[in-house]
Amino acid sequence: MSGGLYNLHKSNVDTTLDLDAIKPYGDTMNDGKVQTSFTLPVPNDERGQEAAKLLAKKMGLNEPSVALAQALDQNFTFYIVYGECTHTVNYNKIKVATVENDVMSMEETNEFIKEHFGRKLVVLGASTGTDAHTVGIDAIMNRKGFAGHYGLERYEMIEALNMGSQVPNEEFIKKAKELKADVMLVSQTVTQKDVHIQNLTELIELMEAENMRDKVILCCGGARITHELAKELGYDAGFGTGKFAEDVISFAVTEMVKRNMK
Ligand code: B12
Repeated sequence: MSGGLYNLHKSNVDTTLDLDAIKPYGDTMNDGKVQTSFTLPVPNDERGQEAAKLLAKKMGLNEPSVALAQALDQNFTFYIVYGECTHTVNYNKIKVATVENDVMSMEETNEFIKEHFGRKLVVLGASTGTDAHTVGIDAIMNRKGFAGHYGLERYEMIEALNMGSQVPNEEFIKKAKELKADVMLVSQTVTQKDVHIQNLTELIELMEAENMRDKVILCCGGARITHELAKELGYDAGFGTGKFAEDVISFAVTEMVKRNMK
């Protein structure tokens, strides 16, 4: 019985799926169903709801319906609007720059370091500039790690130091020199007014001025950081949501070997 249901569903998926023109999936293929949420600076009444629907139509949603309208204040209302997305994207044509090396486990990484370097590697991490968010860099560095992925402090062959948040680039560089860091990890969460770009660029400029840029592996990460952006800014790699200690350290040690760094 359940096999029959599965086949019915599968055939439905297989016959109508078009990877050249994908749409959101609600409960049937290509129905385009999405929900979006936003706040308008208007009171919570019928006129405001109509404004929310008109805006959703302009966003490309057919038959929008307001599922929630909630007053935040007298003149501000939060809306959740459902509708059918009219747009499609060509999935087959999408190319994304990603970090491409194999990801090793903690044990494999320790063995790799023993074999290729015969010493512990020093990894320095910080959330730099004015950024006060620590959870991202903690996820990568702290012993207990994040979501079942151990952080670098737990790795036998790594000396990890997490400097925390709001670390000025100058201090980060000073500490890296003092510890002779092999790998430097920067976390950036706030992207308002492109503050992350300014801050990440400043770090590169300072490191170049100190003639140390090519002596370390330099990676950045955060929810809005992509590998493509990181490369553009002069970093060796960038890591976003869903990436963990093993992703960045596998990249770093592999890259050190490729560059013959000892
Ligand atoms: C917790 C939080 C705070 C806490 C931070 C506490 C702390 N000790 O970190 C507090 C309350 C202090 C805070 C303050 C602010 N916050 Co805040 N905050 C958040 C929140 C709710 C969660 C962030 C988080 O911890 N995520 C969990 C971690 C694990 O995820 P992650 O950082 O993405 O990390 C993962 C990856 O990205 C990656 N990664 C991250 N860094 C690195 C680094 C490397 C090297 C590598 C390899 C990987 C990596 O690995 C991690 C695991 O997969 C988000 C909203 C949200 N739900 O995301 C807003 C959010 C990030 N905050 C935001 C804002 C605006 C602020 C404030 C400016 C608000 C204000 N006006 O005062 C201030 C910032 C002050 C400052 N000077 O920085 C905005 C940022 C918007 C933007 N694009 O710029 C968000 C998105 C909220 C929003 N929707 O508006 N915030």
